Amino acid sequence: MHDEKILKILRTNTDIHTSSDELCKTTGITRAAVWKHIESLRKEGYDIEASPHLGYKLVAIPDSLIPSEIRWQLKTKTIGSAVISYKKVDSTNDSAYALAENGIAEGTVVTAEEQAHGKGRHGRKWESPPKAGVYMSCILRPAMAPNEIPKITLVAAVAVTKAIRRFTGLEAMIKWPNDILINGRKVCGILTEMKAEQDSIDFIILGIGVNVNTPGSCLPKGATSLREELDGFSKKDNLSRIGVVKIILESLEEEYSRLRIKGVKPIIEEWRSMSMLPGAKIKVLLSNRTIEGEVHDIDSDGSLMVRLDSGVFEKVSSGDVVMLR
Ligand code: BT5
Repeated sequence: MHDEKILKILRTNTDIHTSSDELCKTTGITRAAVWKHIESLRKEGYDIEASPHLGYKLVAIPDSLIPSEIRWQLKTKTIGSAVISYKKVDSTNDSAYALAENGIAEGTVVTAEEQAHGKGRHGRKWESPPKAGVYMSCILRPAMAPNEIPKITLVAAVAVTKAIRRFTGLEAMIKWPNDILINGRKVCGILTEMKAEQDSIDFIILGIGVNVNTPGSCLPKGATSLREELDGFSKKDNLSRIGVVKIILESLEEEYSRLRIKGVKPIIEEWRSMSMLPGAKIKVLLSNRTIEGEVHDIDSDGSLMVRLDSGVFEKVSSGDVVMLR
């Protein structure tokens, strides 16, 4: 708690030193105790300058996904109202699921620096090298029927695409249902899982993986990272992963409340404008067969409408899309 208090004072005075006396007065602890807290902050990676006469000055914050850094000036009410950060977990979706089963509040976010068994859909793997990407899961408790879950995937895809565009200026695009691509390469994947009764959702775990500073050599073929795509961005400098997390949480809150207030229609309109698919020739790999055709549209429940080569329309609610040209 004192760490946070001290940090707050230093953060609001980054252009000047704050004297030990001032820190003692505001926190109500001794000089020696202040020094101990400064040391513990330094261990977390904060660069704090100490001058015997002037006091302390915050020079740089670490790019670790520390809850207090994520929550600092975060402009949301619900999403990110609590943040739990781990160094390494099997999967943030699994950690969040366990917390949600114990009743943790909507909006709680779980992040990790690294995942040992990051999950994609259908038992696939999500490469999650340490400190390179953002791996996070958000607990949602929407008043919805279980068959409405694709709406949440749409909300997430729109929110994250907007966030990536705002953060980098790059033209991120959505590939149905859950991929975000830049220049045709996958930079983000979304995994939506849920626990539900027959006609109501208990909770949803919205898992989001973004390759932020991940070198191409750590990624599978066809994948990329924000840093790789930012032309002219020095390869020595990393993008702020905390910045990426914050902008995604803020965007997610905007779109999630828009869904609640205005329904799915405006989300779908925006989804269309950011989607790579309308009119595209595609192949869809379904669980037991493959279909080929042209993308017609997206339905109000989030399904993909495909016009088959035979002229018949088919509605697809889950599958993998391969672009044919
Ligand atoms: C996804 O699955 O794209 C969903 C990925 C969700 C990851 C997040 S990270 C936080 C949370 N915790 C988790 O355990 N998961 C979520 P899918 O559409 O099935 O795509 C998986 C495929 O993408 C793999 O089979 C690879 O071909 C490719 N892939 C694996 N790692 C990748 C990466 N880091 N970047 C881009 N593509 C990757």
